Amino acid sequence: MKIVFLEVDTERSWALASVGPGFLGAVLRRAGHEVALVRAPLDASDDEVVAAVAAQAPGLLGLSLTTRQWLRGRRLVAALRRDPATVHVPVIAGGLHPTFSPEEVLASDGFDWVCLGEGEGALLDLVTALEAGQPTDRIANIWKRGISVRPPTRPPVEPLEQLPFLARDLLDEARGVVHMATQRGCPFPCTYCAARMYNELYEQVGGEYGRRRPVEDVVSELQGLRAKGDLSYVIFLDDTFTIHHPWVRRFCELYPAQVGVPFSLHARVETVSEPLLHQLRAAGCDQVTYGVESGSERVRREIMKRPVTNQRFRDVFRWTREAGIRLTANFMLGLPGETKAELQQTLQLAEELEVADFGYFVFYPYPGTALFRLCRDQGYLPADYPERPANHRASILQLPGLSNEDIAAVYDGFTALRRRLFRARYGVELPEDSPATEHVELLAATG
Ligand code: B12
Ligand code: SF4
Repeated sequence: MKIVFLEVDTERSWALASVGPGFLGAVLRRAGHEVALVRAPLDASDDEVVAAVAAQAPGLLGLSLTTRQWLRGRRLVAALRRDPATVHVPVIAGGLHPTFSPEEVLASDGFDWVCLGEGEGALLDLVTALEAGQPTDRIANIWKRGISVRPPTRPPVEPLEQLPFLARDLLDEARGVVHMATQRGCPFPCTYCAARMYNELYEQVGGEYGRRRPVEDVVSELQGLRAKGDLSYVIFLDDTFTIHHPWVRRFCELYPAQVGVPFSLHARVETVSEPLLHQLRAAGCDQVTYGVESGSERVRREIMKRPVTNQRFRDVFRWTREAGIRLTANFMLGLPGETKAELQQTLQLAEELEVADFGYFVFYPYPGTALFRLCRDQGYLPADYPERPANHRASILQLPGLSNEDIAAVYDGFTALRRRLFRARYGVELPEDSPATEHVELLAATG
């Protein structure tokens, strides 16, 4: 069968398409199916997207959706259903938003199934059933429209190295810069995090979501890319690369000789040590992104479930700099329960930490997360929130004690700080309305 993934761009086109289809496409191809990607760039009209999908003549259309992609994805699927060329194309959606808001997706025009959680085995089973003309209402992880009970959850893929390497043509990567996912799941309990919710989903069925590929498997994928002459930089997408030190040390032994190009990663300050940072640097680590989130220890401890001190950030940032690694940090503004003074502390800490670049995000409550439930139960969500676009520039919440103007003032303070930083450090004049950089792409501007 021919399976086409539709990549829904929002706000701007990312240098990387959704990663999920890269894994799924590789599994489908291994089983003999044909797979293609259609990208819906921002400037494409609904009709143009429909025509591009129709031209591929898919047997099945798949959408990978974050919450931000949901509203445009919904509109495009409704448009596909109205056009005679695509009206009969079956549609499945997977990813974060369908996993944690499946009823909303299935209630929308044109979605035949949603995939809950990991999709490799589930999508292959669906495609096999469709080809054989068999029913599709009893496939684990696949929830069919019109069926009232949730499907059973299949155990997570284990071991991960049984999966084929990513189908990179589906990621739409810039040449030479490759993205790698070596782990799934994160053991930390951050209340605002959507990625973390997969762990909870699988805990409910007694499965362990946290897994990692062996270092050898990761290195062998990269060696293959290097051999093809397609490798200049590696971006590790893992939520917390530095989580298991024996793994990281083994990586630092193998990577320089066998891969040897610079790389970047995400870490938590709780999971690094000074010697480990030096080892990473010696292995080629060029940049680390840390989540700081708040300047207030109380907000981190009580609201975010991240009991880490400000001193730890000062120490780890100093070690990182001394090791010769560029560092960037992410901050979050406007959480429920945060005060105006605490918001101000976040800006102060950002200023004090003097990072090479930073991202700053107005808090958005993602479905499935603990803070989403809190906002819903406390009445902080506006009644029409499902129809409002998910973004990180302005708060959608109605918070007691913290107005949207308070949040906007600190957001503007971050924009001004970043402009000052770029002017002083890089001699670059950022436009006044330059948006915050986003997590995976931090530092792109500074090369
Ligand atoms: C790489 C990445 C990106 C990349 C690619 C996006 C992507 N979806 O892959 C880019 C740079 C584009 C990106 C951008 C953004 N991202 Co981002 N990103 C990530 C990150 C770090 C890794 C994703 C990854 O590698 N996943 C690995 C694969 C294996 O997992 P998966 O995507 O869930 O896919 C599996 C299943 O979900 C399922 N599946 C997925 N798609 C489909 C489709 C079908 C048809 C089926 C059947 C199954 C299926 O099968 C897959 C394999 O098992 C995640 C954190 C995380 N751990 O997920 C954040 C994350 C997805 N991003 C997030 C956000 C908020 C953003 C941004 C808004 C930027 C920002 N402010 O942070 C933008 C918006 C994206 C957009 N396009 O509009 C949130 C999403 C929250 C939510 N509920 O929407 C996450 C979870 C971070 C977080 N902790 O909150 N991001
Ligand atoms: S450490 Fe990062 S990925 Fe893990 S739960 Fe916290 S925010 Fe999410």
